[in-house]
Amino acid sequence: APAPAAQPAEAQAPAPIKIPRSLAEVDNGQILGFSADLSEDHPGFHDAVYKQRRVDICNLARTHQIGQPIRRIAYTPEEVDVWRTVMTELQQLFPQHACKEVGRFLRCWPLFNFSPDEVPQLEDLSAVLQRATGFQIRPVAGLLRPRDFLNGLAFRTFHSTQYMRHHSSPRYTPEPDVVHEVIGHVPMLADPAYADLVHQIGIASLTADDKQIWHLTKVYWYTVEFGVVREGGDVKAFGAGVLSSFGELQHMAADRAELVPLDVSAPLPKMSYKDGYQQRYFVLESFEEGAAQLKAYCRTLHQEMPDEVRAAVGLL
Ligand code: NLE
Ligand code: FE2
Repeated sequence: APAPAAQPAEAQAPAPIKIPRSLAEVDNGQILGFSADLSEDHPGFHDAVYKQRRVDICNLARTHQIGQPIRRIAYTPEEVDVWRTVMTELQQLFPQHACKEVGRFLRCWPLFNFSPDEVPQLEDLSAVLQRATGFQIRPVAGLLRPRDFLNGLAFRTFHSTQYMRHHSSPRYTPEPDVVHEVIGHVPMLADPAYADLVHQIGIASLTADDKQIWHLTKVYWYTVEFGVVREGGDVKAFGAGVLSSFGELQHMAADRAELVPLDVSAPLPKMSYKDGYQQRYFVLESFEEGAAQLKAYCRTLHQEMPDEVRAAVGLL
């Protein structure tokens, strides 16, 4: 997931945009947070064993080379327990509350055959995704700058963390972790229409200026991460942050949050990792309608794109 961008300062001259022409040129070195350095309010802050585990897993991500297999993690029994708890709870909630119409979550879910007893390995999931939609996973140590995260999508690459949330809070964590990536994002990315949408968002980010990146990050946050979609008379979880947290999913299902029609060209509220469950969800009237809106917005950012960039991301 991308980190919230700092609002661009008015007075400063904007730095020239460096447009990556390949995945190798997407900067995954700059991690803004949620890596191995835990803040005081993180549930693992006082847990030295947990902290060292994060350091080790983050170091594997930092040293990963493009094209090499993603290293497998031997998840500990305690980590598998967290995974099992989340899987068990979510499997009860998904049939009623996850989006399922053509091309969405519940259709892709069985492709992966997740077992509650085993944390899936990014390398295996990346292989399934590549066959399904050409997307691949690249391990990352924490939150990337929004520009870098979004640029990765243009090269059909999804940056994923590999460490596990702390065992004291399986129901919800504010940060991306392997549960969030694997359950929230991976199945959706196996759907061609969805993958295409995410690819378009990535392409739009390539030539976006800082102000446009800021808006695009919010668009991404309120749809891909936290959107809900109308199916029949009901509202279903669409965003990865809702699908990967049984606490958030129960919160959404309880109907207490405000529902706001999605308008991607209107100003969107400030996003934050610190606010807990969403107090309002943006609603896609259908996947098709939401995707059409998002793509139309993305096209407004494609206009200035040089031909060699278009070629590099498969637009030409
Ligand atoms: N709150 C989500 C979860 O617990 O799975 C993670 C959100 C990451 C943006
Ligand atoms: Fe995410």
